Amino acid sequence: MSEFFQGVGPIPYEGPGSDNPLAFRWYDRDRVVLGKSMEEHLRFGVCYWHSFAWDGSDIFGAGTFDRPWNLPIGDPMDRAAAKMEMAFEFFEKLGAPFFSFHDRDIAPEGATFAESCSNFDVMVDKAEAHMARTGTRLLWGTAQAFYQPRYAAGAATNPNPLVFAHAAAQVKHCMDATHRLKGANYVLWGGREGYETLLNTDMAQELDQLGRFLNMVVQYKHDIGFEGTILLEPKPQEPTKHQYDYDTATVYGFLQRYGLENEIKVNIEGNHATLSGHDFAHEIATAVSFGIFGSIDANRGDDRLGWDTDQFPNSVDQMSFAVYEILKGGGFTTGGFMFDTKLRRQSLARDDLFHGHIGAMDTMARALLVAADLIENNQIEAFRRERYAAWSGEMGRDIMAGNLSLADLHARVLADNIDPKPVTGRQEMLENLLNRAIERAK
Ligand code: XLS
Ligand code: NI
Ligand code: NI
Repeated sequence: MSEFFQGVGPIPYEGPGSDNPLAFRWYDRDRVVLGKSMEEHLRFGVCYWHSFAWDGSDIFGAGTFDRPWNLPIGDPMDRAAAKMEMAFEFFEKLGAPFFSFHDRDIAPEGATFAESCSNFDVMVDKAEAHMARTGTRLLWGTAQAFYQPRYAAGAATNPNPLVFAHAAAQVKHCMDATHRLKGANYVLWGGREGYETLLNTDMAQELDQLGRFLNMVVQYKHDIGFEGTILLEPKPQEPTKHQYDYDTATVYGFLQRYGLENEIKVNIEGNHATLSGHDFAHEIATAVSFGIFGSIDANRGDDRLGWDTDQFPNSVDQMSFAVYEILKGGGFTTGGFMFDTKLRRQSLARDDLFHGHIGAMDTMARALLVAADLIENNQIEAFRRERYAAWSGEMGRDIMAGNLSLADLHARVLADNIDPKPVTGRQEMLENLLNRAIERAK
């Protein structure tokens, strides 16, 4: 096997004093934080698509990256095999425990569905061997049901049931592979499950189709005994104007309506959260509150660009409180931090992929230290608890137990002349506490 990332890796941990750009300064995989190693807390994953399948092209320009397997020269299956060798060389050198793929990232689409399936099966065999050799595990698999022109009007939400059938067949095949590779989760991101204009859209019909599709997925998961988690990935728009999985709260309402709230959780992407008008931590807290927190696509957007720029997270300030919400919710079970991130088009040297991931892993590791500090020193949680303490008092308990009606409260407020005074919410003081934890983290 020839080495692609020559002279780079394995990436060592050298600590915060190191100036070596190809070393970790904060991600020390065996370091124990709140009783678990950093590796177990963070469960980092590398995505196959942006890192290896994408050539750096955008809608205005051709590919810029040095990814020889993406040039249309030679047998597509040989190119897929070369791409996979380089991908596993990268996972192993970086020291990320997980990766994720779309079916079409690892194997080329064939002339027929049967040929696509057999191409994919050949590559899944190879992936299994690479995984055994390197110890890299699968965080999740997913079917790419949005790229092909057949899915332009949606996959599960397509007006044509034959397209629904095709998507179902593709997802079944990809679930089988994910099961075989012992994936920890299976993801569905509804890139085309939405609409451009109501002039041609029967929304109620499309939502029922999506509900049916996901019930079939859950049924199949149980039929084959797949023990991973089924995850939906919310996103408000892009590529469609109105996407049905807008945000976590919308997804929860949808899951309840179709009886799936105990079967499916969410894969929250940092920049999808901000595109939906929410803080990243808000989406996590929403999922934790509803009991549907699953996994994270760890990336960020750009404050001045309103689309999915998929940049590497690089701000400890932005990530710390999100990690705090995850830890408070109990941390990851089957999920992890998957880098659904891409390099900028001009970052075209081979080792740029390392710089992107190293910075992101160090950022998340440092955010973990901040979050652990906030949990250990407990000031924020103590303040929150105190703020709601009166709900454990008599009136609070009676209200929540349903023992008091509007009329009862009307009578009580009149009789006792209840006139509560507002109290400080201490936002700035709490923001300072967060900043202090960021200063302390080492
Ligand atoms: C696109 C999504 C996509 C999913 C996987 O915006 O983030 O990359 O994570 O299909
Ligand atoms: Ni994503
Ligand atoms: Ni995205």
